[in-house]
Amino acid sequence: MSKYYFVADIHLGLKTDDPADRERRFIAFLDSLGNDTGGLFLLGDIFDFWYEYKYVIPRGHTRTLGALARVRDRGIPVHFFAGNHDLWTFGYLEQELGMQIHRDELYINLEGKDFLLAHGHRMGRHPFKNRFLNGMFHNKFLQILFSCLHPRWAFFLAQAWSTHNGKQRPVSYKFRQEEEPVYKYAASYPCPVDYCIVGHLHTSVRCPLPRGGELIVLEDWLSVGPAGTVRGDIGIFGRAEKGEIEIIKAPVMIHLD
Ligand SMILES: [Mn+2]
Repeated sequence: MSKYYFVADIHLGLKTDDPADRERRFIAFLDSLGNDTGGLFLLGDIFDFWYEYKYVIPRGHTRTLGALARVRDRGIPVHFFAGNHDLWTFGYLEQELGMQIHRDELYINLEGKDFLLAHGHRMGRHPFKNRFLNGMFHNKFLQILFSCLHPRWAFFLAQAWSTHNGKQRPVSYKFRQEEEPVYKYAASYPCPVDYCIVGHLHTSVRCPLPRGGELIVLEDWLSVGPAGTVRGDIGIFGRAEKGEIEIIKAPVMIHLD
């Protein structure tokens, strides 16, 4: 049986805690994937801000892109889900790195189990602000306007937006169980779901769904927790008991075989 890996919210490039360490941990993870890896699912906000221009991509992330290229060159499928921080990819990640880009949720059967995968920011959310912002972010005309800005200013604005977001985010998010939009969405999904896996909430959750199956929210990799505990969930399917998902913490894996 192949193994499948799920991660979310690494927010590479965000200047909090130790950004270089975060990148190193992510690369160590990518380099540790075994030859029996059936797929790597990057469930959104891998980059804190990603914006491609027609002929140019942003500086930085060199080692990450190289490590992702190595994964692809070994023939491992990589699925990149556009999060609310890194949805502005217009061909580079597909053409240069051969990743499969998903802008919406993905419903997929892996080794006999039904998976519903997404970043999660658009699942079951109706507040005006969220729809408005997402509408703006996905709007082609506004994207063209934004790409006309000099990158010096475009990236300055993006960084200001990200910092503002970070300040608004609670230190640890309290999952609201049945009240959570992503829970409601997964619970009423029209197809059978064995596992719904998302990120976005920056917390670690495993929660049974009313019709069977499980909702898994992956913790972000943003900071190292108190007293040496570490943050950063990696979901692994195919390593534990047949058909079960195991969650491990990012930096402790050296050999995932
Ligand atoms: Mn997010």
